[in-house]
Amino acid sequence: MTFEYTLQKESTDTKARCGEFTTPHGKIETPVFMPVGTKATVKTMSPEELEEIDTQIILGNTYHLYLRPGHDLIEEAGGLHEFMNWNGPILTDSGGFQVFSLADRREISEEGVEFQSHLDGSKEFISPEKSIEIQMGLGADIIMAFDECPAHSAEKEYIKESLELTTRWAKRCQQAHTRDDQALFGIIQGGMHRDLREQSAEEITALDFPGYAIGGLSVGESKELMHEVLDYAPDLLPADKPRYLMGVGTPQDLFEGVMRGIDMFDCVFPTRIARNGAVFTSQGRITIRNATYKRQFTSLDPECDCYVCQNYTRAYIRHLIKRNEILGLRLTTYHNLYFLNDLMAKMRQAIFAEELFEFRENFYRKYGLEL
Ligand code: PRF
Ligand code: ZN
Repeated sequence: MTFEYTLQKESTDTKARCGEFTTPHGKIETPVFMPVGTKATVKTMSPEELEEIDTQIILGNTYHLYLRPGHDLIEEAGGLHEFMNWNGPILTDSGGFQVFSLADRREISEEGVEFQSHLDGSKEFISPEKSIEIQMGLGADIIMAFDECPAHSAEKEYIKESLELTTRWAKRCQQAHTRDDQALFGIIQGGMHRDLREQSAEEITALDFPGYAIGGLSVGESKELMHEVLDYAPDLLPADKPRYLMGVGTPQDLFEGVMRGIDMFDCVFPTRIARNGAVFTSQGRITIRNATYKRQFTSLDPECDCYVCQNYTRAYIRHLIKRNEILGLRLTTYHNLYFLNDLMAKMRQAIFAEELFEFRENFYRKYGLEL
């Protein structure tokens, strides 16, 4: 009973849902956005700050933590929660995606993936069993099956064989996973092909995971194509389990995902753009480095209630970012994560109130997005 997903509300005019997922480190209210803390830190944010902005769950990466500092060291520290002093829920990705997007030379076989570390070129090998061993050592609340995320450009025949391999790997992950204080989620693949998504969903859901992710999206395809897949893919997953869309996190994608039945999202986007001086505002995204903001002694977003917007001006933050001052990165990151946490909380409210369409319309109009 450690892990329980309660469906609290299903929207009547969209496929949006509100739910609650219980983990050993607390409850997650969905829909939720998960900030990415690849190397056991959400860049520039202390866990205390993450908590202050009501962050519900953060994400860590198997691939990076396995290479450095090593999962055995983190296990020795008492696990990832203890190591980084974050007491809320954590999800770790399996390393599958990172091996494919970061590692230098990689060779996929039935057994697993051999690759060269992007750090020092050392030869490494991750199999489904190894990924689970690493993730059990890290001790996150939610861990992910080891999958292959094929390139967007891959041939259909390749994608079919790849999703079948991902199914065989998912079974091996389940067999290797022995910690009952962790929930292991399955991942469906299948590229942009409906029949392959259906096949993958059938095979993966037959394994009865406590939650499911949709992988292989936001890998370079157009927004329209991604939304097209999202029009049917969430419906292939059981309604009584959380659904997680991996690697997606612009405000628009969050809205479009939520309206199609997605409960969980993660993305480096808000934190990465923050370090480049880009911030979300209710009037759209702005690049605070621009000269326009030099003399604007107002907050980043007049409608934002975050600590940064209560205390600092655009002009000051622009100066900090321009001068490469560390505080600049902290303030923009803090605001961006607050903005998304707040956006998800408001979406939740709107779903309960049956006002999601209206809420989206108002948000898009002010933000400068087309409906
Ligand atoms: N698989 C895994 N992690 C991921 C993805 C995937 O397909 C994606 C795709 N957007 C992001 N992160 N394991
Ligand atoms: Zn703010």
